[in-house]
Amino acid sequence: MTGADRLAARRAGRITAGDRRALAQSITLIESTRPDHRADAAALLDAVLRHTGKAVRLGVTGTPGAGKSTFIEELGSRLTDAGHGVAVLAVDPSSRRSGGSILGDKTRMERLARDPRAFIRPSPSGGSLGGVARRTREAALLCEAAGFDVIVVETVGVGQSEVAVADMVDCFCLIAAPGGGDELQGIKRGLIELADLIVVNKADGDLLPAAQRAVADYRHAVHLLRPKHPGWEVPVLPASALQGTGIDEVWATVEKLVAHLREGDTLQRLRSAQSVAWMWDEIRERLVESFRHDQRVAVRWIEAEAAVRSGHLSPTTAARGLLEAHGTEPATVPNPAADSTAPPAASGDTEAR
Ligand SMILES: Nc1nc2c(ncn2[C@@H]2O[C@H](COP(=O)(O)OP(=O)(O)OP(=O)(O)O)[C@@H](O)[C@H]2O)c(=O)[nH]1
Ligand SMILES: [Mg+2]
Repeated sequence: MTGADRLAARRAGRITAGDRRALAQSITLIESTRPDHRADAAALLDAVLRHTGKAVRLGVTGTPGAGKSTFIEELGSRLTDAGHGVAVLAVDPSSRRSGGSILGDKTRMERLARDPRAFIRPSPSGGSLGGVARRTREAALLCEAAGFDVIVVETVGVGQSEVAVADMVDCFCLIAAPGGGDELQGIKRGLIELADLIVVNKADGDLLPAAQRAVADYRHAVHLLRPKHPGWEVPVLPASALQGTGIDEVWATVEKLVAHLREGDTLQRLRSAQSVAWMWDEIRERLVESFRHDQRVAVRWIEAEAAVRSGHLSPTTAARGLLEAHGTEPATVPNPAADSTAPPAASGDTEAR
């Protein structure tokens, strides 16, 4: 066992013992981009892996202002009252730009933020969507290891982040708010296709009739879709996060879906497929990173970009030239015994990274 492994084992021990500080510090470690931190984070994740997988993983998305945070606060508080441990994470690649959502969510989830059975962690700021999503996935594993049995991942459904979140949860819940006139307005079809469950929030007061119409419209819309999971027609439920109505029904439906997925091992297969996709994500991300930090590439890419921009070089040829400089472009002639024969790369450097 190396020193790093021993450190990871100690950290993992504190996390699984329920040490909040250790959990928060470990998530910070995971969010760090320093190479030594990343190595420690990887060792830590390996060390906690066998303590993960027991939680219900719930994704929550919806257009801005639909009531996601209010809903999570209400649902989360009910769950902690019932003895669950609830961790709330966010994927918001724009958080560095807006800055608002981090502060906003902390204050909008005031009750949950003070709740000893809950743990709220805002989205890691900055970085690519892939990077933010990856760190959130890792944070979710740490939270599971820390004993939280419900993991909620919130994201705004306006970009690609909802796809990333749908790929890391068991149940993906779309929170919609009643609009004026066209009830499905503002919700992309793609978002509906990702959903396992749709909640029409704000079914209260003056908005109640519009909410009821929206429920009918969404039911009609999901009825026309090919089911994501065989035997599961996406339920559409009215709720009011503000008044606390319909929330228990939503949770009962989440549990029903998870039970449905557990039958015949669908849940296991879903999670396995997600893990494998995650591995490839990681590989893509690392390859691009090593590429971007490669001096041999750096000296050429500005020129290449200019040539592509002006139309003197095709993107394909330019990419190929840069990849060759990096040593990742498969040799012009496929060569399985790569290290015994030098490929005809311009730099002659084939060092694997
Ligand atoms: N009438 C009514 N208003 C609600 C309900 N839920 C949330 N709201 C209000 O809608 C507004 C937005 O709520 P949030 O929970 O912050 O919505 P969000 O989806 O998290 O918003 P972003 O994080 O900014 O995307 C707030 O003013 C809430 O008080 C509800 O059930 N009924
Ligand atoms: Mg919010």
